[in-house]
Amino acid sequence: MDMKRIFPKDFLWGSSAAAHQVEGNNYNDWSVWEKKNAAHLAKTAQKRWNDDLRMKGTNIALPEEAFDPSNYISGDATDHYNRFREDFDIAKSLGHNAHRFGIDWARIEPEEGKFNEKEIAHYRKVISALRERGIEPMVCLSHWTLPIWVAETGGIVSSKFPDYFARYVRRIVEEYKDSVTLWITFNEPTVPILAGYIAGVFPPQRKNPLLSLRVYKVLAAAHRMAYGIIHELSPDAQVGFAPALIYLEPYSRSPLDKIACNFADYWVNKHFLKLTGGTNDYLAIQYYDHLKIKFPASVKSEAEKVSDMGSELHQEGLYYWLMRLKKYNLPIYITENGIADAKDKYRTEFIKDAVHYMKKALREGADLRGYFHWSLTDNFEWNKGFWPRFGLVEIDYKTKERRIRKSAQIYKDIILKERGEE
Ligand code: IFM
Repeated sequence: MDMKRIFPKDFLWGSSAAAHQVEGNNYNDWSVWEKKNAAHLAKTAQKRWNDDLRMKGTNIALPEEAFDPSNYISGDATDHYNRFREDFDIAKSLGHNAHRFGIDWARIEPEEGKFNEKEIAHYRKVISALRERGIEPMVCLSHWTLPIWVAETGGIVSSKFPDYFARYVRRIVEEYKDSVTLWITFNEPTVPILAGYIAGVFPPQRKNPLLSLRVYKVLAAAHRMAYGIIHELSPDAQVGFAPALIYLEPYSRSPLDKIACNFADYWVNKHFLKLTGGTNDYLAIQYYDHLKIKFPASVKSEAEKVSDMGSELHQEGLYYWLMRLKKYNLPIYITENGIADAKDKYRTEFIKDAVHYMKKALREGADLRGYFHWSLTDNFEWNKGFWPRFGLVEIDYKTKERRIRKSAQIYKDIILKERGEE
């Protein structure tokens, strides 16, 4: 036995992506919203950026592209829809044995109850392409975007939503259950809740705390239904949701800072897990941010090293989350962890730190089964558009050329070493 091996032999090493952010030519509530709001997003870029940075406490300039309306339209994105084989060849060449991707519900069910067979066949090809390359697929069923008809009937606030979602999930699982074991119901459910219904910066841009409470319940009900359906059709499936977990700390020892911190921690990190208790086969971690809460709600950080989006480099948070979730006695996957870093200045250090803290947690008994770096390629970062560069692989958006970043090679070296294949 290799005494030095810390990662389990079948550990999943890979990357993550989402349909709307890479495929191109998606038609859903977001693509409509982008077209309507691109000019406004460009015009208000500086103000929105200042608000973001005020939260993060850093002081970095916004790049030129942020003032260009075309930055905010996902358009043909990275053209992954047509180039998925090329992208998976790259993932394979980088030593990945897993990939988490998303299905765009709007492609599958563009009209209520009418399923598009061509798109169902498309995602079958995507899954086969992964399997043919020895890459385990992890499928995310919903990553924020909705078919237009779902959005028009009230979207994630509607009491009809769980039934609509359940019908789509049933069809998908019937189709792909023979080649998929790992399922994510919802990606970061708190983000559309908080950004869509509290901050009002994501569609449908409603600032209504009462509605946001309702959305938690609706999405949790939809998750529970999906869990039941997936297990009915595929008893060995592994089902969970993928939360954005923030490492929150009080700014000072003041009781007010502590109360504010506990309040934020509850709504950001705990509530959805509580609502879905008993219907998760694994727990997921999507980790990007470490924030200090100063009452009433402002957030400060004094970090020196920050990403292009002002996020502090703080991979110790992975360890924090792995240890915090250990008590649930469920397998854990890190389904997203990444950095906006156009110059690839910090990504290597970021990945090495991730590995360091994963090892530490594994040694201390965390049942960690996989790490999916966000993201395989650069992609469309929602209301920030194309300028944030999260890819292990750089995209030239004019030519769609893929260029492997240095950090991706180092990630590969790490994977091979940890697998004992170097
Ligand atoms: O790009 C997003 C992704 O869609 C959800 N998690 C965070 C990523 C980086 O901001």
